[in-house]
Amino acid sequence: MMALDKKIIDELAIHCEKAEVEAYEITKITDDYPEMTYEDAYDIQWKARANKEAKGHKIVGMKMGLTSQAKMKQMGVPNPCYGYLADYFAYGDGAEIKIDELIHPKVEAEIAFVLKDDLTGPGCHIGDVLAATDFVMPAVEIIDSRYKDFKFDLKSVIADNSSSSRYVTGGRMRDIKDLDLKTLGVVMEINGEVVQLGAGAAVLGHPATAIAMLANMMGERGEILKAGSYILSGAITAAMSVKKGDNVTVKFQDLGTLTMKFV
Ligand code: 0L1
Ligand code: MG
Repeated sequence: MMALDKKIIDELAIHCEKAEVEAYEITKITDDYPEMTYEDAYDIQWKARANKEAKGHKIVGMKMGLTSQAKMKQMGVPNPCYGYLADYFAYGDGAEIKIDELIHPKVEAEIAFVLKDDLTGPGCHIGDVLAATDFVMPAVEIIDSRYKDFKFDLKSVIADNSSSSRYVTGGRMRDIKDLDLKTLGVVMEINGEVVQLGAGAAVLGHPATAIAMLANMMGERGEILKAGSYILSGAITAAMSVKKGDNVTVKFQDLGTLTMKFV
């Protein structure tokens, strides 16, 4: 398949990033560029990331998305994907998240990893991830696909930074040696009602597997997952839509509780 011109990649990077910053819907870009390849899609994402850095934003970490079999099936996509996290995506426990800055946000419970050593793919495995992890902490990712009605295909999602928009983190930092991330349980409540339950194994069998996959996917582009990176490993629960006024509480076994309000 013919790759897209560099000029089109640059235009699509601006198109997707503007929709994110200004919170408006767009149609999936493969409708207009059916010849787009996966490499083009990541070229668009990396160009949008460079544009954000040129505007003075810091990239603080990465996320893995679509890491559960259930979610890949639900969205009709064949593989997980990744995105970057910019400084202004981050919120602390108890945050008020302004819903007017977003399009149609959904919340997901995740485990975040902070690395003490670089991870370099290809060939990165779960043992490398466990050895390179400084600590883990709980997170709630707020995804907000810029595509109308969350209607997309995997290439369009990748170009749209894998729906990254906000995340809330805090709770307890823990040494990975003290936890069984596979069985670590999570309970999500919205306005006091339990809406989702899950365990870490929902993420590719073990959340650290997702981090190894991320290092290997980045390695295909010659990129390194750097020490100090904050990484969302993928959703343990299904994504739940939220609206103005909703209070979200997520209880993580061994890692504490995160709360946030959508205002
Ligand atoms: O974090 C995620 O798993 C979401 C990835 C992008 C797909 C979506 O918007 O549902
Ligand atoms: Mg996610």
